[in-house]
This record gives sequence, structure tokens and C-alpha cells, in this order.
Amino acid sequence: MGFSTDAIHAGQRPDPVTGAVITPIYQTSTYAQEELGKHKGFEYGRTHNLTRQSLEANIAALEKGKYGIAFSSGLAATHALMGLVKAGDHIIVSNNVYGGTYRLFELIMRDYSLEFSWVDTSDLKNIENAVRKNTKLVYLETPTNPMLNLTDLKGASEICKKNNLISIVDNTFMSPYFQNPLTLGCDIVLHSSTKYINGHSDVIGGIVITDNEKIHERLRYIQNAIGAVPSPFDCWLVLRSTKTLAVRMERHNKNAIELANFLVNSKIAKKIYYPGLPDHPKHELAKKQMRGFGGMISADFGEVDKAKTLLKNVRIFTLGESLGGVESLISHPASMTHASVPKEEREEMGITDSLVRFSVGIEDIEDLISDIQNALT
Ligand code: P1T
Repeated sequence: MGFSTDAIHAGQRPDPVTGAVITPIYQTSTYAQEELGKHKGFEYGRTHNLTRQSLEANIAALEKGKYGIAFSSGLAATHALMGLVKAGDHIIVSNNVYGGTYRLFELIMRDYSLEFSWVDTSDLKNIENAVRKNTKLVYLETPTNPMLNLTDLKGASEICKKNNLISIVDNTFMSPYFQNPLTLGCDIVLHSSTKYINGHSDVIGGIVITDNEKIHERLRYIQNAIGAVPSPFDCWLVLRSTKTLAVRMERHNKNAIELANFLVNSKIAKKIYYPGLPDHPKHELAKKQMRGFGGMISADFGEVDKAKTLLKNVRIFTLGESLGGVESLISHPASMTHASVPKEEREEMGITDSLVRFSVGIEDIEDLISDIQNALT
């Protein structure tokens, strides 16, 4: 099936009792059992929920994977993946990832005797050089938040296979519409479904997709044992949202390309980071492994005061954390999403105090461009 057909139908069928076309919200914590050991496959809400199962099957289909395992947030999904390793194991991570991922690994998981190496995975040699005897996972984010660096997923997955490592890709920025890491040989895909997948800024959620039966079994066990599951209502909202993912992503992409070109041509920013621009260092890779460039742009305005003026004066863009919603957001990574990354490390990656991140929404592009022009004058 094509992407949009799957998005609208996969994992869903009319309700057998009423014929309801939309999967109901099974808002129940438990299920009646007929007699001891005899039930309909549903025992307890944390373990089994049909709204959640529909969502998991739906997003798994969109990621071209067999299994989806949903969590209560993107970070809960990342945390669950730590259940694939044990104290003393080593994990290689893209040096630029969402600041909360950095915080989870460096400030929480290190206390559980896990070792992390932060490397620039956009150069595959750095992955190979970082492999140790106790390495178990390679955790990639591509494009990265907020610098929009890209990692060659096919190349990285080959290195992982050769060294018997599990490859994980945070695919939040692309959504399954523009990039499918499993088809490039990676083992696990992760999404903060809070972002493009839900797209309406009204749900916090996460999901992991894999084709690997053993990994699925372990993660399903962890999902139930740790219990960070999304509510039936949140699952229903996300399931509603994936129906329009294709049309939303097309528009995010179109608007972002136009906005990136405006930023380049107007020369109002010092440096623009967007994989759709021909001078992006990985533009050719972007064209190869992605089907679009996405809706995220970062721009360095050179002076902190200029960035502050923009952030304060925009009227259609909203200053706020998060991304991927239909409405445009603007943020300041150094003090917001990446505040927990030490300043020197931030600046080395390009996350300066004058860097601004745009989550380009699906409004009329003329209005978005004049909002930025007006804010700066
Ligand atoms: O917020 P949560 O659903 O827990 O997802 C965490 C997460 C994981 N991966 C990426 C690439 C992310 O961008 C995020 C969350 N990011 C933001 C809140 C943000 O403003 O960048």
C-alpha cells in the first residue's frame, strides 16, 4: 500500500460491535474474565489496550516495520531502550541530539554504570573508531536537533552489523513520511510522537518500531514492566493525526524550503542550517536517504541581541519548546532545549547564543516570511 493509504487504514478496522469507522477509545483499566485463565486476550490496561494496539500497528506500517511499541513520551521510549543494555555496556551516540536525550544519558544513565561516547556520526569513521569490546548500541539522530547534521544510515547500519551492534535512529525530525531507517538496514526507529506524528501540539508521546522479534519481545516486556504507557485518549489523538501526516509533511517541507530560501536571499542571518539548501554539507545524502527535507531550520543571527529581538517580536511564530505542530514555533536552543548541554560542548556544535530554531508550520508562507521581516524591523 502507499503511505497515505496505510496512514488512514493500517491497524484499524470498523468496530465489530457497532461498525464505528473510527477506532474507539477503550478507556478502561481492566477487563472482565470469564473464568480463571479464560479471557479475550485483554487482562489489564497497562498490558493490553486496543486503541494503543491500533496505533502501534499503524505507525509500524508507516515505518515499514513489523512491531510498534508505544510509550508515554519520546524520552520514556529512549529510556525503555536502555533496557537493552546492562551496567558496564558502552553506547555510541551522535554528539548532537535533543538536549533531553543528552540529559537522560549523561546525568541519569551514567549513574547506572553505562558508558557513553559522543561522536560526530556524520563522519562514519568516527563510529568505527569509537567501537569498544563492550559496545552494544549505536544511537543516532538524523537530522539532528537543532543543527540538522545528517548521518549516512546505510553506512552506519553496515558498521553496526559488522560489529554486532544494535543501531537505533531517532527519526523524529523526518517522520516516517520522509525517512524510513529500517529500510536502510537499521534495527530500531524511535519517534517523539509529540512532534510531526501527532502534529497538533496536544499530546506527549513516544514510539519505537522494529522488525527484530527478539528486540520486540524485550521491549514489549519492558513496556509492561516499567509501565510508561500512553493513555487511550492520547493514542486515539495520535491515530487520528497520522491520517493527515502525508499532507501535513508536504506542506511543512514546502514552507520550510521557501523560508530557508528567504533567509538566504535576504541575508538577515549569518548562517542557515537546512538540509534542503545546496550548500548544506550533506545535501547529496539528504536527497538520497530522505524523500524531503522537513520543516526544521536553524539560523545563526550572529548577534545575541538580534536573535532576542526576533524571538520577542514575532506574532505568528510562537516562542516555545517543541516542534512539528501545524503552527509555527520559534525557539532558542542554547537556553531552552539544549540548556543541559555544557556551554563549550554546545558552542563546539554550533549551538551559539545567537542560534534560533524554526519549526515551520503549515500556515501561509507569505505570512510567515513577513512575520520574520516585521519582527526584525
Ligand atoms: O518530548 P518527548 O516526547 O519526550 O520527546 C523527546 C525528544 C526526542 N527526540 C527528539 C529529536 C526530540 O526533539 C525530542 C523532544 N524535543 C523537544 C521538546 C524540542 O523542542 O526539541
